[in-house]
This record gives sequence, C-alpha cells and structure tokens, in this order.
Amino acid sequence: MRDVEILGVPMDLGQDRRGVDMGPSAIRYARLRGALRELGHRVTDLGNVEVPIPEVVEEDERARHLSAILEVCERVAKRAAETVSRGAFPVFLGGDHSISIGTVSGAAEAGRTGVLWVDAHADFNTPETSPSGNIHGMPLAVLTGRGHPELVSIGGEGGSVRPEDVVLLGVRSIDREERDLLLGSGVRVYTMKEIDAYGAARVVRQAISDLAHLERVHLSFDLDVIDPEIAPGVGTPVRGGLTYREAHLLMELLNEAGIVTSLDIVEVNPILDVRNGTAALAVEFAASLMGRHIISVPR
Ligand code: NNH
Ligand code: MN
Ligand code: MN
Ligand code: MN
Repeated sequence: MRDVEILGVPMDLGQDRRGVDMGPSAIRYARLRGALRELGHRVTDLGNVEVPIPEVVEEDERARHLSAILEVCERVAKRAAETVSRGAFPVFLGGDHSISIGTVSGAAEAGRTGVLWVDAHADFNTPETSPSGNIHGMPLAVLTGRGHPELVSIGGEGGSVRPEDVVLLGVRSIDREERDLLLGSGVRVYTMKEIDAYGAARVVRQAISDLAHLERVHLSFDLDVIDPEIAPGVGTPVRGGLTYREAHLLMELLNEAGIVTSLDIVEVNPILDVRNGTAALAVEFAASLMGRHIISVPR
C-alpha cells in the first residue's frame, strides 16, 4: 500500500497542438483514482497547478513560451518536493512533456533520483538544436543540465539528474542535432529497434538493472511511446510504437522490481483521441505499475 498523491498540470505551452491541457481531466474521467484505490492504495487528488493559456502569454522564438513554462515548472517542482517529503508517491498528469522539468526537479529533492524516460522522442533538444522551438522536445536535456540556463536552473547547478542515471526507452524519432547531443551525453538509450530485436522483456530487464544502483527512480511516461493505432490521442504520433502488451509488461516488470518512486503521465490530447481511449490506456498502464495483476501470485 502506498500513499499516492495526484497533481494535474494542464499545460499546453510546450508544443503547437491545442488540447493537451485537457489531459488531466481526461485521465481523471478515465477513473485513475478509483483504479489505484482498488489496488489498496490511499489516493489523494491535490487538484491542478494553475497554468496560463497560450493566448495570454508571450512568445519566445527559440524556446516558445519560455517564461510562462518556467514559472509553471517552478510551482510544480515545489508541489512535487512537498509530496515526496511526505513520503508519498506522486502521480503527475500532463499536460505536455515540458511539465517534467518541474516534476523531476521536485521529486529529486528527496535525494539522488534516476529517470526512466519512456517516449517515442528523446526530448533532448536545446534551443540551439530544436527544429520547432517547442519546449516539450527539451525536458530531458534540461534535467541533465543542458539547454536554456533559466530552465536548467530549476534543478539547481548542473541539472536535477546525472546522465548516467537516465534511461530512454521506446524512442523512434530523434532530430539530427539532438542525436549528436544525446550520443555524447552518457544517457542510456533503448530504441524500438532494440525492443524489436531482443524483445521487450529483455530490454526492460536491462533498463531496470541499469537503474539498480538508485534508491529512487522517476518514470516519465509519454503516451506517444504507445503505437498510435491504439493510442491516437497524442500531439506527435509516430508509427511503430509499443504494443498494448509490451506497455503492460513494462509496467508489470517495473512493479515487480519495485524501483519506481514517482510517475508522470503526459501528452494525452483528448481532442485528438477517440472516445477517451488513450486516457483509459494511461490509467490501465498506471494500474499495472501500481500492482494490478491478472491473478495475484503470493510472493
Ligand atoms: N523532437 C521534436 C521537437 O523537438 C518533437 C518532440 N515531440 C514530442 N516529444 N512529443 O515527446 O520538437
Ligand atoms: Mn502563443
Ligand atoms: Mn516526450
Ligand atoms: Mn514524445
């Protein structure tokens, strides 16, 4: 049993498509709290962090909506730090992936924290390498100390996490200069090619052992890692993603390993979704991570 605290961050400033700000509502509507309570957890919903809408905030060409995102992420980091200081397990609902600059920085206040970044994209751009200027393509770089100095400063000097404590999984779309930056960073990367070649179980077990030296691991789960045929409600779909069972297996193996201490569920866009199916999948995967088994085998 865990004390779980849900915090919504309805942010859609980090990318171009409208609608991802409705992610927290969609995920709640899909009964996240009930699903986690059924597993025996004590679940509190802390509501949403306040986020301005794009119509009222300044543009910034190389890092769009920088100052507003900065402000929101600072607030999020503070709330995240409060949750982990209570010993609770935070579940953050996005919103676009830029929220993780705040969630991970705050969670890492509890002590050295690893990151498992599960995403179709590497999110390792900087304002210099980004083809879009969208900050949701930059958070992992920021968290490891690269990119816009104001964003990096949220995690304090040098970033919130060490590159050798970070594993990327499920990637299949990386920009050219982003790739060069990532390859030189020390972050471990398992693309869809490795998952296809060796199987999800083997790759996930390897990722778990890569993180075994850490007492705390934050799972940042971008729904666009799932194949868009089953998870269409995301702003930047890329073909060839995780299957339904591969995603469940990932969560089941993580649950078994017991290493995850905080969670982001990001990039759910209800406007692009079909009958809230992507949010419903997100809730299913969260439940698998938090202990749902088809049959419970005593251990
Ligand atoms: N790499 C692209 C960019 O920087 C797309 C990033 N999109 C995402 N990331 N959804 O998870 O703009
Ligand atoms: Mn704008
Ligand atoms: Mn992402
Ligand atoms: Mn993505």
